Amino acid sequence: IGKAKDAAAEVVDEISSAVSGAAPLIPGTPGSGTPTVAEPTEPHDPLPPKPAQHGPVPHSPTGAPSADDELAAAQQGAYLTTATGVPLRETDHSLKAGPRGPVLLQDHHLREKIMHFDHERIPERVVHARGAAAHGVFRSNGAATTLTRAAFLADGATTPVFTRFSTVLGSRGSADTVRDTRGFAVKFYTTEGNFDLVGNNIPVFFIQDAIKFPDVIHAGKPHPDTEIPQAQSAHDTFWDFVSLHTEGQHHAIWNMSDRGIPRSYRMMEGFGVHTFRLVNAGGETTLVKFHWKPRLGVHSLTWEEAQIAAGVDPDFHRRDLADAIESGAHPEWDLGVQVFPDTADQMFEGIDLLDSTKLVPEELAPVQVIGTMTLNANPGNYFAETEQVAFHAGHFVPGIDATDDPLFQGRLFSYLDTQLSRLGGPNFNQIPINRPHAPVNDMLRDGLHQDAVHTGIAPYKPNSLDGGCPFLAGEDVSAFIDVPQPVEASSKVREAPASYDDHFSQARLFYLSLSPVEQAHVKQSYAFELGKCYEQAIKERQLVALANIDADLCQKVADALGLPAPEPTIPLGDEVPSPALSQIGDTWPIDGRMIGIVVPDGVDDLSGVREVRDAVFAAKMVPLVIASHGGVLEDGHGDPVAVQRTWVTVRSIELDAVVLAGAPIAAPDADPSADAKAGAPSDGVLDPRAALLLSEAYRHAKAIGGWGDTVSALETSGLPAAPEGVYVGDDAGDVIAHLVTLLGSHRVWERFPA
Ligand code: HDD
Repeated sequence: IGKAKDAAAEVVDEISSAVSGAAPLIPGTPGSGTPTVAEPTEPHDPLPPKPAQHGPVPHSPTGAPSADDELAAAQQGAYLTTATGVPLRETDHSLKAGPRGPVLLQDHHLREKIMHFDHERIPERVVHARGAAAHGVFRSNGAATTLTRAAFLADGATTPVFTRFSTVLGSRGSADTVRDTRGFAVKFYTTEGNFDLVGNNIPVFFIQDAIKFPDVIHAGKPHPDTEIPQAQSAHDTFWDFVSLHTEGQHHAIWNMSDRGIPRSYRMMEGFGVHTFRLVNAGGETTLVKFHWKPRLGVHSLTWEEAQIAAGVDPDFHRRDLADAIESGAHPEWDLGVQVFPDTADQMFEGIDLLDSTKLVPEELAPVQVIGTMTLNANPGNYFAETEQVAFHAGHFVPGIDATDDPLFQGRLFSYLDTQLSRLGGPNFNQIPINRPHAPVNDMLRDGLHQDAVHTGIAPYKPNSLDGGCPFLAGEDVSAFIDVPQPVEASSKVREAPASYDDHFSQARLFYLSLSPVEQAHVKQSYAFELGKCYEQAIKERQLVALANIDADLCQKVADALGLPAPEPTIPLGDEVPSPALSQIGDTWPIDGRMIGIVVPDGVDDLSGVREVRDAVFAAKMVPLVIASHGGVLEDGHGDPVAVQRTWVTVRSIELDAVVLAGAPIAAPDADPSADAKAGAPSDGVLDPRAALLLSEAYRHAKAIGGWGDTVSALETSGLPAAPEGVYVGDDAGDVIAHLVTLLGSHRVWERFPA
């Protein structure tokens, strides 16, 4: 290897100089027709896998040798081989009868390569197809030990997790920032088996009974004739369904609020939605709802930002998550529970705990923190982990059980079932990302994609031939016990209880709990979505639903649609607002925020830029230096300043704040007269790309700062004089201090007309 390394190093040098243009390209192989760059032909040490990117340690269900090491080394060994390990010396040309002759059927390498490629895709998830995931750890604080005997919730227990975030409606390649519900699914690899908490970023659901799931999804997905629109609810079939099936109105208004367009997966709440039953060591039960609270606060994009991002950076959320984790800004969420007594009627303060279209306001049942999740490693391979992870709402561990919520009961069937077509058979729990960390001794056998080499001859119970193994867990082992919950004696019926009839009071509660700015966004969203519908009857019917939520909301949307506002069909209630449902009014940590530092041509002293960049780092944020060209900026006084974005690659939507470094930003064709360097733009014309950046940042209520001659750029950018949240300071440190304060509130809310 040592010798080979030297040889390889020489080749690498050769390539570098060829690529840099110092040496001409060497001619290609005879007959290939095209010149090629020399490739290393000798092995050298493969790149080691990044230690932080290892998945959870997989455990073989049978105790058969684990393939971990080989899996980690895949594609990193010295020589290219076939799938069966035969070394290859050529992979660029098929085996032909002469250089220009026909390809021979005998070419086993060609056939294997193409065959495998042809089958690389698996069916995407029927919902939540678009997603991003990360590894992490969950640390319990022990607060739930009185409620549940689940080992991973014992005091101080730490449990590996894999968390996948997703949109619901779009296909696997759709944009991240569309208006939609976001999935928030966490797999806990506990010592007692896997527990999956398969939730969303919205605490309620569209339907009360799982039998309606195909209906709501068919309505939300693109139209069957044209397959339009992708990843949108702004179309006739969706609003047709929710205006007819009004139990969906509560979830729909959450979608129309800023919750439907999160700023980042790191800044979303997560909800288990259903009520779960916890069982403690003494067999006592409690009802709970699970909540994930992001340490960074709950923040959203503006609708225009979301729309621009869908084109400029469709990977906006997945990039944000991966970059944050890669840079060490590990996102964290507290896991909390709202706790309710397990009464016979399973109601709390008049709210049916088995109705997934209802939430329980935090003011009535506070969220009590029981642990914290930190996401600290990106997947090493998207397909193997993020795509193949199989969540199942019925993956429980001892101490956590289902309730009779009919939405949940249907999920218990669907999640197992869907993996059969998605992952190709019943053995999907043997895929490394799905393998439990607890020992597996099941009696499930054979089937497609069976990786285990089971030993023993008696995969049945009872048996005497395998010594009776495996045994059933006794008293001393914390086995899963189905809670002997009494059921209501009744007749078999296809109907909902009367408590499911109220479809509007909580939609109204949500709307009334929002600040005026957030309410304005809700009105604009309905105006947009219904404005995209063609059928007049659907718009009119949805306006009636809005009238049943709030008169002003209905009136404003009707005005936007050019339709009369209808009267409500039910009396509106005196709902007490729940301040916890609003996203603004507090301050939050600013870790991982993106700060654009605009350095115009003509800045001959970069000390302020260096100071801002370092201050941004020190505040745990990410500085992006923006200049007219890539590479580095130099002033001869200190280290070169690396440029991360140019006017060609930057767009305001990836920035949380913009800082202008002390000089005018003149238009590219402006007269380069002496006074351009001296201070004012030579002809008062701002570079249009800078003007766009500033006007978007301003319109999206982002903090803007600058020092020195920045003021002239701001003056010529068309921003109003002395606008809110635009700070021009004496020096760089002063500016950053102000921006940090402004960013704590996420946006300069005063800029939005209420
Ligand atoms: Fe579901 C995936 C969340 C109701 C059927 N669901 C899926 C995912 C999330 C949720 C986050 C993606 C998991 C991943 O990242 O792989 N689903 C929910 C929530 C619901 C809900 C919070 C209600 C409170 N789901 C629901 C119902 C049904 C399904 C009522 C069917 C009756 N869901 C599925 C599914 C999916 C799925 C078809 C598609 C891919 C998968 O399961 O593995 O089985």
